[in-house]
Amino acid sequence: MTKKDVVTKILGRRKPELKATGTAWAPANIALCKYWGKRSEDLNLPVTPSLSISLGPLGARTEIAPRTGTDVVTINGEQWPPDHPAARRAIEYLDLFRPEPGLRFAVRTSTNIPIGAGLASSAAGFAALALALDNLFGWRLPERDLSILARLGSGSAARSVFQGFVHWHAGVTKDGMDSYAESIPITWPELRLGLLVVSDEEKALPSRPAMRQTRDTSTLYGAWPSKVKHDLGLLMNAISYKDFTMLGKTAESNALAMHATMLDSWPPILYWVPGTVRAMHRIWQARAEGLDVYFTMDAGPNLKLLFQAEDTAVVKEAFPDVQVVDPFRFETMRR
Ligand code: 2P0
Repeated sequence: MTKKDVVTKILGRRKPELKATGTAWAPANIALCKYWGKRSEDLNLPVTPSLSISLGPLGARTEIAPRTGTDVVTINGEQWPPDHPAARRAIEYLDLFRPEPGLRFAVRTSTNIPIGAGLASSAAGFAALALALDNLFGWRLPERDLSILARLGSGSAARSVFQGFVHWHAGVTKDGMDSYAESIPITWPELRLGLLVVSDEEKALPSRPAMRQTRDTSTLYGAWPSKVKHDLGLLMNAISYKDFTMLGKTAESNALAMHATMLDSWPPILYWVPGTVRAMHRIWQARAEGLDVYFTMDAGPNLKLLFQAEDTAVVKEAFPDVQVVDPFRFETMRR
């Protein structure tokens, strides 16, 4: 089963009605229960389910237009050379959707995701690209199929097709038609995220090989699926009952467990820098002093804080560099 087979399955006999341009917007997302490890590398099928919260107004807007000649990929006004790894990834993705081999695309993406904050721009980028293609070709695919198409670009993009809380089902089938994300229709307007950048240096090891290394060498990784099952249950309850402490504790513990599996890999993987550990201690100290603040982290050194709107001023005082995001203040997604 290849990506192309999956695309053929989804598009079926749909006749493309090519428009002059397709546009779309997709938010970035932060996992509260992480995706770490694949059961299929080619189709980006995860070993476990995951759960995220979108970053509301932060994400990617993409415009795509057909052209002849070559594909042109422009990000934030800068045209990427076709051999740039990220441009190559986008062009390989576009290869899946050409109705005839000579049809090329001009893709223009602008993001408002803070550079260096360790927010996977591939998630918002590939979700916006999948949605923009749907718009360009007039497919009007159901959200479930759009999530699957976005996943073929990047796993976490499956979740960026939606705003708010999102649950990505791992699925069990070989073709991954049961591995899609869906929205959890609960809003939590008091919830706040804080982006805390401790280092904006490019990471040495991208998450793709890091996931592979963890799966292949970590004994602790054997316990990861049961940890995810446990945490997903707690997070679902926390969201249903708006139990912030349960949400924060579970997200923090889940992120630390993911990093524990990386540390248990060989060669060991450690994304933390001294500033990461200092920030962790500051958060634990603030909590010991009564502030309800938690953190989560991805495959990088930066932290993402979780707190409630009423504590915004105190959090800003304790962490002056924090960038506060209101995840439920988003514009309606335009297709
Ligand atoms: C997540 N991360 O759940 C986890 C937590 C990083 C740490 O999804 O290979 O860029 O494109 O499927 O989606 C980053 O991995 O990887 C990621 P691919 P992706 O957010």
